[in-house]
Amino acid sequence: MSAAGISSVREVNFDGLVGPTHNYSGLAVGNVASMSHGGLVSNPKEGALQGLLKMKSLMDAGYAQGVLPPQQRPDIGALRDLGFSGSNSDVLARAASEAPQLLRAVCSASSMWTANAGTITPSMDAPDSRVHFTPANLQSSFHRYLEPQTTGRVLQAIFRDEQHFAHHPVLPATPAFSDEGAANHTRLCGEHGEPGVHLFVYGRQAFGGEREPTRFPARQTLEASQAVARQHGLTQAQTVFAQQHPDAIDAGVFHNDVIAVGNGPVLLYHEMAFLDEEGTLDELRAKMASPLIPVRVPLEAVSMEDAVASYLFNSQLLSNPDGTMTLVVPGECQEREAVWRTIQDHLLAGNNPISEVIVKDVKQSMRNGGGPACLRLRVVLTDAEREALTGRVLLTEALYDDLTAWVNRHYRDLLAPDDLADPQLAEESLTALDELTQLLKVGPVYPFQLG
Ligand code: SUG
Repeated sequence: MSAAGISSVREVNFDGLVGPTHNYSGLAVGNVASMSHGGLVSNPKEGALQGLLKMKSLMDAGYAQGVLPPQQRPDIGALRDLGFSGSNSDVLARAASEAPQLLRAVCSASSMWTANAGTITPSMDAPDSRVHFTPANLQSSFHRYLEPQTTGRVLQAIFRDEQHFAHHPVLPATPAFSDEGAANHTRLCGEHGEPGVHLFVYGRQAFGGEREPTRFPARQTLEASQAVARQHGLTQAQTVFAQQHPDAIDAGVFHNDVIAVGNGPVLLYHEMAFLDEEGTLDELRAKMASPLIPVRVPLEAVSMEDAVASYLFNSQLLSNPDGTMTLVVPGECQEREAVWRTIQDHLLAGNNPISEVIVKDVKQSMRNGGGPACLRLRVVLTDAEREALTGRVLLTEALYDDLTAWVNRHYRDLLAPDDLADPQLAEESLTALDELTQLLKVGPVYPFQLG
């Protein structure tokens, strides 16, 4: 590819908008923040505005920023599928009294964590030179299993142009093909427009395999990662499959992006990220066209508890035009002394491209175990592909203003667990999302069931 071709390629971060039912239900087993904050009162308005502010400040700093809509919640259709009947109010009331855990699940705003929306392969790595998408089945938990259908519709609505974009079916939603999307997938390359090597990190093997976590579930299987790579036409020379360290999963690292982040040639990771650290790095080095720049954080610098509580590795690592990189970390990193010291002494002062740290407050999401990197889906696009997008989904000043006003118009600033059965909340969400589809011009992506 020509130099001009490479430089026209940019990574676009598509952040998920925090939905109007954002709440703390303690639904995610193995996710320490979710498990410890279940039952707290949330502030959906603050959550959505925190997310929008993160997007805006990255846009202002010159990064390409996109936005993905939230999903319709409560998912009353899912409750009907489970046998609850009557009017919407009846369905909600019966679920609240007979199966409160199901009501909580169908109210989750978990689609905000778009790093789990799917896996993306950019066109420069695909045999047909198109961008490839596979929505993640998220079958590990009921509340997230409700996402993939609408996620697929949203991705197909935005990346509609068949000349540039190819969409694959969600993998079978069964434990053998348990798939959590881009959170367990990292593309390493020179510049974004150069060919990449795809690092797929899995927690267990469905067929065979020796070590597995014992305390918390492994959410990604090797078989799922291999299937996605096959769908996208990736060859052996382009892929590395590495097992996540089972002890890390047992310490609360439910996705690889809680313990490692890569960008361009840089792989920032904790010593406990991979079961076979040296083997993984060796294979990456052997397959990458550009030299790998590993940035290793040892256990003695950052304990597992600090890594999980601070979400240091759930940072966004962004490329700057001068070749340096900016690390976008959650505010929690400042609260842990060892983590903050590591950022200053080891990352910023170290011999690597990371030259700046930006701190972002995404506390509403963090209390459910979602940091800056969870909130975004990375899509590497050429100019032509960016121009082929459908809808008003690339952030501009005007779109930011519209979305902020929309949040202020529709969102509550307090949501307690008992509020989830309120039929008025369902109405409010529906009205908000109906307006949002018009604002984003993405067409009819929701099932919109009303009783
Ligand atoms: O799947 N939390 C999400 C957080 C996902 C974070 N994503 C990445 N690491 N990429 C999860 O565990 C909590 C919902 C609740 O408890 O209310 C939740 O689903």
